[in-house]
Amino acid sequence: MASRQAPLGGLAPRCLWLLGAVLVMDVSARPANHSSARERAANREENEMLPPDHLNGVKLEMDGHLNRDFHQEVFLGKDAGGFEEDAGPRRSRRKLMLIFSKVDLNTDRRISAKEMQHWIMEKTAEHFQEAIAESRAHFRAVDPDGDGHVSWDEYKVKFLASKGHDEREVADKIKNKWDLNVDEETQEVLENLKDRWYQADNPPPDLLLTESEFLSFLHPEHSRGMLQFMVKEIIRDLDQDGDKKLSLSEFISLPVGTVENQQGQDVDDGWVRDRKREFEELIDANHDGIVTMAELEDYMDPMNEFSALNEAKQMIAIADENQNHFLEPEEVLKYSEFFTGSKLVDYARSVHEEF
Ligand SMILES: [Ca+2]
Ligand SMILES: [Ca+2]
Ligand SMILES: [Ca+2]
Ligand SMILES: [Ca+2]
Repeated sequence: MASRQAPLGGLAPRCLWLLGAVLVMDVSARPANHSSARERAANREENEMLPPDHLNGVKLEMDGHLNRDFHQEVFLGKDAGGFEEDAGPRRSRRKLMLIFSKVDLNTDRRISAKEMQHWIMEKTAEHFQEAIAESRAHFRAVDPDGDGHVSWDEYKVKFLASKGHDEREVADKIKNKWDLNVDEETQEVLENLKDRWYQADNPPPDLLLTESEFLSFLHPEHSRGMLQFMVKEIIRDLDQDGDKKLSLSEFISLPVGTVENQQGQDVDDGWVRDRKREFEELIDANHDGIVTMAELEDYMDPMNEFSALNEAKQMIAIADENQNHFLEPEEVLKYSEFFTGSKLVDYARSVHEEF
């Protein structure tokens, strides 16, 4: 839990290694780095002033962890709910088959890589629309006078208030340029936020953000300049030899964990295997064993069609039991956990009656 709930998130990358050491993360902390969608929703309120660590439909989280829900996010879009184990397997199966028929554009009852790519792009656009709506609501909260601009100081007040500081007191201190008296950790978060605020602020750099600049502050994934900024931060976190590129060993060495028992060893093995596969098959596009900033940027860019096609192929390969490079309804149902996050039992029996 430590990593997810630490207020630092991906925002204080410089101290990431230090943080790892301080927390002395046991292996059980590792899977918790990937909180479920439900846990995230619960944390939402508390963190609403903070740019999220997790971005729907983006491959890596801000702290460099793999987005384990990525395939579900780009397959289900904003309809990600409704596939919980208790939702009723019959209804879930029907829902899944309804999605299948929408992905299958030419209605030949199989999903091609092109069809899946097209679907991924559509769902990604849906996530972006959601981000815009969410950012608009947050913007109204940080711009109470409604003049369409938020200053860094206004944001800072709201952010510190969300961390339990007294809003009026903080506002007074900032106005009078008094010392804010925040702890070291919060200070570090503030510095990182300010870097990001500068980055989101289009020239002239007046530190006032408009609604659209605020959107790229919260959601860097759809702004070219911010996407590059995010990629740089992730590389800075992981790059150990300072060449501004990532080797495989640099990519899989996050976070530092200790192995205490066999179960922990298995978790570690799975962790390393997943990151290794992602590095070799998807991120390192020219397969030279090195991930450059440009490669990581393409991989992280949710609107990159080439990456979407690669994802589509990978998603098909996972469930393509008869190896014909298409997904049939039976295959999607059988691998429902991969596509929806839930096992939908009795897939074989139901496939004909429900499709
Ligand atoms: Ca088709
Ligand atoms: Ca390096
Ligand atoms: Ca490469
Ligand atoms: Ca197939």
